[in-house]
Amino acid sequence: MKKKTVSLLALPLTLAATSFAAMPAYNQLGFTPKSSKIIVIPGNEANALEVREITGKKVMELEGPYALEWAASGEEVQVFDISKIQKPGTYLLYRNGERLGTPIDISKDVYKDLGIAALKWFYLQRASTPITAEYAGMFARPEGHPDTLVKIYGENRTIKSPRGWYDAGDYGKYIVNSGITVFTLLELYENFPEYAGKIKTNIPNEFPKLPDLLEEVRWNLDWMLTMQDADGGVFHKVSTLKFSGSVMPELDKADRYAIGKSVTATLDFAGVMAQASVVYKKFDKAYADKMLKAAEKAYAWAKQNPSAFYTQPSDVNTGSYAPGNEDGKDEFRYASTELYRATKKKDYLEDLKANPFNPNGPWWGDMNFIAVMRAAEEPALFGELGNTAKKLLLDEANSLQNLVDTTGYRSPIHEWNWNWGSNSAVANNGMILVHAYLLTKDTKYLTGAQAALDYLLGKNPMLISYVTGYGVRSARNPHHRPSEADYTDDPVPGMLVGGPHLGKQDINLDGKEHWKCEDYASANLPALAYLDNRCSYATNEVAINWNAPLAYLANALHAIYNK
Ligand code: G3I
Ligand code: 9MR
Repeated sequence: MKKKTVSLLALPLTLAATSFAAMPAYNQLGFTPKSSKIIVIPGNEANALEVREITGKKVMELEGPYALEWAASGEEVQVFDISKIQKPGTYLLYRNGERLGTPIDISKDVYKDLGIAALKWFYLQRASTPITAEYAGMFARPEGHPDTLVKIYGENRTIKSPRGWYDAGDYGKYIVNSGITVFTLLELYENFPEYAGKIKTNIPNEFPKLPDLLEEVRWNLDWMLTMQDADGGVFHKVSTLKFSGSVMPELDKADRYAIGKSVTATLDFAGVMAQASVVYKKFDKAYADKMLKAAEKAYAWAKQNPSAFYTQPSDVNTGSYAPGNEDGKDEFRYASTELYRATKKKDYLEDLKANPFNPNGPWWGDMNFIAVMRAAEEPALFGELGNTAKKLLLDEANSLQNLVDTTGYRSPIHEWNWNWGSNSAVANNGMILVHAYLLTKDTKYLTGAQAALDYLLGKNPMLISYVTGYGVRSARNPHHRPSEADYTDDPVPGMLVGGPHLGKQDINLDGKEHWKCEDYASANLPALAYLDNRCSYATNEVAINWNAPLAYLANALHAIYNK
């Protein structure tokens, strides 16, 4: 790391260089007055950075700092901390007399609309109901997939399996991915009941006693309940045998199947239903009791079928949500933790003690950290396991905070996060940092959580907001059938796209229809391997388990900074 100084001899080059001054990367929505405010500028100039009010009045000047390398993008970058500016207003950046970037909004509600939109998207993803203009404006659409005649794959019977959310850019409904998603949305409610219990998302009010957030989650819980078979086992997914073309939901008429009864789906179901029974009890005890009963029945089935892992039938190509190397232990830890919390029955605690959680995850394929969050929040209930969980959580939070404090883009991103859905890993890391703040009230963790949201909203080497419709330059072409096929130029708003990684699973699969995805084939660094094109389902799709931690993070930071 070195600091270059500019000699007078180099001045002409420098002047030439400033006409192509590097674009600054920062949260394109702006900042709340008391939050940390980080500006990242690629390069290594000595020139100072000025911050001026929109009136032109200079309020801050920062010398060009030492540059840092960021291996994920191969860049040298300089980091400017303008957090001391707390007066609400609109600000501009200047360097060497030239304005950089776009105006910066500092105000208390900068994330409020985003938080609402990230939650509202779940309504727009509903199966089995018309989405009306009263609630969805130009994103209204007819009902898709009533799912009242779903065939049980491999058997000669059918079930009714209506409601639920489309998983992502496709029209499948998947129990495993519903698990972490519903946990995250209910965790937002549990961690911030005052704020999250009052958010208005303008959705149908089928259950007047329920806050909008819980009304929306119930749409998926109701579907999940239809997926439990009489023996307590839970089907893995509902989908067509093959992914549909790029059509609107109502035009996807192929038969729908409930495919595979799996131990992972059954345990994720058990954990979600146990947590939901606690959350909904005060609103609808009968519904809560029904969910708890289903949870215990599912757990019992799983204990009887611990190796019933999902295998994709050869004539099915929709999502599998089966990483292949699974042992089910993390799902058992998650389910036993939530069931013990909901029932206080010692058997569940004994199971957890015999199979204690580790700090892996959280992602749909590893639920360990979901169990850690639950137990860390309930030390009185989980005793020594609760203390262990709190230590695991704070150890991970400190590791993430160190990345924020010491790496180029000041973001909580582990090397191993650069996978399919990398943006959701960043959002989940932000959620862990919020949990660390809630447990300790140490505001350093808030700067870490803020850093995660900043990355998703523009503080990244792609200089893009990865959330459709939010930011001065945001993802426009997600792999999302309703956005592709609806004749509306704008994508459905409030969706977090998957984000960069080097897997490139969407390139050269068949040498034909993926030709557009070749555009990012040459990207050889993880933070740069992203393509804002519908062909790129590996980097530019959307998914319910990605939007949930975005919704958690945006609403949590809004709630905390507006207490
Ligand atoms: O966890 C391993 C990691 O240990 C390893 O180092 C890395 C590199 O090989 O792979 C990691 O596993 C990856 C896994 O995602 C977790 O990130 C797999 O390679 C990768 O193929 C897998 O991708 C999943 C993808 O479906 C393909 O199966 C995504 O997580 C998952 O979000 C995505 O989900 C799809 C649904 O199937 C269908 N609906 C759309 C949805 C979003 O694209
Ligand atoms: O649209 C599908 C997306 O939801 C999945 O995440 C992705 C990977 O399983 O597959 C997409 O479907 C593509 C299929 O895999 C290959 N033919 C083109 C399909 C649409 O892009």
